[in-house]
Amino acid sequence: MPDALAVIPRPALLERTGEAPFVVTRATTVVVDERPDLIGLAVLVADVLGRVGGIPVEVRYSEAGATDIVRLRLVETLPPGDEVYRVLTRSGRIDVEARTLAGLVRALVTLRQLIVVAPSGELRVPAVRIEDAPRYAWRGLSVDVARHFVPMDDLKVVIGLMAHYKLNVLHLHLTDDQGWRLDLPSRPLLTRLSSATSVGGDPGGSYSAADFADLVGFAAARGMRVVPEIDVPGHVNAATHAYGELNPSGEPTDTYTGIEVGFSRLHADLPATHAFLADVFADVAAMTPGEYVHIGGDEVLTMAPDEYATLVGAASAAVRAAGKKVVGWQEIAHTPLEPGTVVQYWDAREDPAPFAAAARAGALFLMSPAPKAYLDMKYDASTELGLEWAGHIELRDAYDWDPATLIEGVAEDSVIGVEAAIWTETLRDLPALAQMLLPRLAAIAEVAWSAPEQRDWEDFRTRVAAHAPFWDRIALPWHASPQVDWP
Ligand code: TNX
Repeated sequence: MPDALAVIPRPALLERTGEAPFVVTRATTVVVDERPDLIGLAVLVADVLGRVGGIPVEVRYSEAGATDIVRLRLVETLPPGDEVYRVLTRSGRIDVEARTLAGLVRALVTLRQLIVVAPSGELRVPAVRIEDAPRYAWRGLSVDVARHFVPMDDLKVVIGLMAHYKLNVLHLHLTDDQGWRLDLPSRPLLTRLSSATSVGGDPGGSYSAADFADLVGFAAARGMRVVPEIDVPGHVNAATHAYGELNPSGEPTDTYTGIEVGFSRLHADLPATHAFLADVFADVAAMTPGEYVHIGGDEVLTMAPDEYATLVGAASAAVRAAGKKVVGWQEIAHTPLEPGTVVQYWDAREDPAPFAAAARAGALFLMSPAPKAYLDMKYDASTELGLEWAGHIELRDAYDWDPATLIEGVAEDSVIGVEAAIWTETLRDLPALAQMLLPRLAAIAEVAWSAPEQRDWEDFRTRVAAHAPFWDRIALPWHASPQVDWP
């Protein structure tokens, strides 16, 4: 029986050539041109290949004298697109081509997923030809590090998982009522006074500027951008606890460790509010090499529409003044938006008409429909962790939907991409996150990457089964969905 080609997300073209497989041996050498960024990637490739087999894999800058070669090359002869890549594997040689480093990273994870451990223990890569490119440019995961803090090392494991499924945007929900997780030079009290808490009295934490830079670099090495979210004008109790001047009374609010939403707010008529927004977004933008900063904007249940619009406008202006583009949760579509603003759709219960109008006015849509993409929802009634306000999400629910036809009146060319979200009210540690992400993250990744004609549930459920050994290998728990015949 031939080895299964269990690549997720499914590539645009993947075919066997009928030749003999590539075998990873002690002679295997990764060859790249001598450029700092390529060397870094080559080391990553060598590390990944070597770790699977427990053998050292070398990196060289020349093919001379090498035999089992993995050749990584940047070329300009591919179809356009940063993440386009091509792979050809056969006995003795693997050729990987892309236009950019990000493209080479996508090829690397495809290679990793193709490795089969033979009964003899030998590591084989079947002989195949692959030509691949993503459907959407924005394929993300939003991680709520505010309700429960996610320490650096755990977040890096999550980034690794995301990269394994070709996701390219890490969206960090850095602030909420329960905690402020990013140290900002202009407002030191935010983390000093408001980072020790998490939901339910669990320990908190925060990222220093150096931590954040480390995360940005770790993500960048995997072809991934970081989009930081500072949630305003609601979900702000951590801020109003640290800075009493943000409240009409001038007094700080109490810390909050419950899981209600919608009660906290900024005030448009306080001068301190505007100074706060300007400072905070300037700091965050300065720490962010990526194009986008997320202003939140969700679930402000205690504010008149005009005050909400004023505050969304002020936050957006601060982001733009710092040279970044604005992302916000779907509620911001009820305010005037600059063309190019990204609206993150989540609440499928809302009337679609205002979204269609926003799209016509030039807004772009990032699709995170809660009943499909909120990976903090329970799988079924027996799931221990998670919430269920948007329903239960089994693997097939996360897989079977099309971003292009999701919102009536929002056309395909207004859709910038797809993002899963994981809120952490009930998720206290890495195993809890993994249990909710796996296997559903793989399903969302395929929704975001693979063309509609490549997608097929029966085919996906077969491929995803082959990923369980990988999750076991990295010692992460996962949900054994009854919809899949696991090995
Ligand atoms: C809704 S989605 C929220 C979050 C909660 C989440 C729980 C969104 C923009 N807001 O504040 O954590 O539901 O599933």
